[in-house]
Amino acid sequence: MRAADTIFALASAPGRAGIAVLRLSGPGAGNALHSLTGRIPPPRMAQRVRFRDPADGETIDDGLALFFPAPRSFTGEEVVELHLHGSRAVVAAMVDALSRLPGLRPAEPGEFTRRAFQNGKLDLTEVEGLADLVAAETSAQRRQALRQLEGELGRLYESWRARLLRALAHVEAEIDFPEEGLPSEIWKSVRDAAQALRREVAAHLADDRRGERLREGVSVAIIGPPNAGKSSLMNALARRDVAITAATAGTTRDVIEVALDLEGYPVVLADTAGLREASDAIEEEGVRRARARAAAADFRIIVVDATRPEEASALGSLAGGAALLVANKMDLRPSDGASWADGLGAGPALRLSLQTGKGLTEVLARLAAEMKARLDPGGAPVITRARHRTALADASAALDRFAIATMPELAAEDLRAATRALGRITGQVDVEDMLDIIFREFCIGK
Ligand SMILES: Nc1nc2c(ncn2[C@@H]2O[C@H](COP(=O)(O)OP(=O)(O)OP(=O)(O)O)[C@@H](O)[C@H]2O)c(=O)[nH]1
Ligand SMILES: [Mg+2]
Repeated sequence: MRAADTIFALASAPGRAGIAVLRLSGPGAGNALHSLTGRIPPPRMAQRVRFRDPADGETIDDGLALFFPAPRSFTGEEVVELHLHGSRAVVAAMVDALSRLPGLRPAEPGEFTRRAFQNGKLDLTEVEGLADLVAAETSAQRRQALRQLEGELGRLYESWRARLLRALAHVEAEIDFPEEGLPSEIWKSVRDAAQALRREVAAHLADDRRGERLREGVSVAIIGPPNAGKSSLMNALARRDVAITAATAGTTRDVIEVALDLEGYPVVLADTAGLREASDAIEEEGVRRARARAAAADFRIIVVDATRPEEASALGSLAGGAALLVANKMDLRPSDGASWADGLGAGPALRLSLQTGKGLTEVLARLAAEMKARLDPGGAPVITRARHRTALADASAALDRFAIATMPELAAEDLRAATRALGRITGQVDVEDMLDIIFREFCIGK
């Protein structure tokens, strides 16, 4: 039995650090701690200990130990945490000592979390929330991951599943005792319940992929005519010299990407080649890539040179609704009263000078507001993975079939399919089909 193994792994990042944390889980965790320190601290209380190699008694380190008796631990098994000084040598000596203890072996990637799932400590959505929290790079990502880890999404799907199970029980009663017949008002209430759920699932699915986008980052492309200041804007937003800027038109020839944290929202910003009739094959390819990126992006910042407003009109088709228009080089324009930006479909232009910095705060604020509008989950739980979306679409399709089913057996089958689809999201059913895939993808710590 695999679960009888006691596993151990470094829980903190490898390499030099103030402290390194090694974690043990399994029936032999407490014994291992005793072999190393000669004692077991009171449950869940950190205690200062001297770690000695059980083979020869040599001191490995002086640190802290915590003991979590089963089942009140992360994995639900007996868990031990060793807090050591974070050097490669200390960690290596401890790993070596642990490997020599009987019944202990290094954990496979994701194995602690897998045990937590198998022991009912986390459902699959919480496992994913944990993986996202460990990977979170911006505050909005952290908040979304924490909500999922705390079970917000899992509770929603489980409550839906419970409603379907109740409906199914009514329908199954009809199949089991056909002679009694199911009163028509019960049929009606089952149908109504399924329809109500069908509408809730549809509303949940129509979320514009905000949860998934928040995990992945919104793709924003800076586009516009050559020499307008696109690369200068990229550098200003990234607060470092990512792209070359020069007075020569056609300086940028490739797509340059940088990941940004925009007031907590993750953005992948792309600088592109200036759009014009290219003068050589390389620039032509650059322009092709710029157009492709503009089309694929979730949002566009169109930068136009305020002294050459006529160039703006040629860009209209690229704005595609989700765009911010910026009139740069306002320092060169004697009067800024013109409404030259209208008609592009991107609303009035924001006036900017990257030379003086005037207007940059406004551009940043507008951009952050646009990202918030696209990503902020609001109060409701949001879908964060394609896996959830697929299962919800399956549930929804099964409910559609249920609505037109004529025989109780078929109706029950449709309800069962919808229930299974929801159960797959939290890991209640069909777990064996998915576990390996999920834990390979969401393994923590390695
Ligand atoms: N006066 C003035 N010059 C600016 C401003 N912003 C950028 N520039 C200058 O305009 C020139 C072009 O800037 P870039 O940022 O390279 O322009 P680009 O749009 O990336 O140009 P391409 O890559 O060639 O398409 C550079 O010499 C910048 O220093 C501004 O607000 N005012
Ligand atoms: Mg450029």
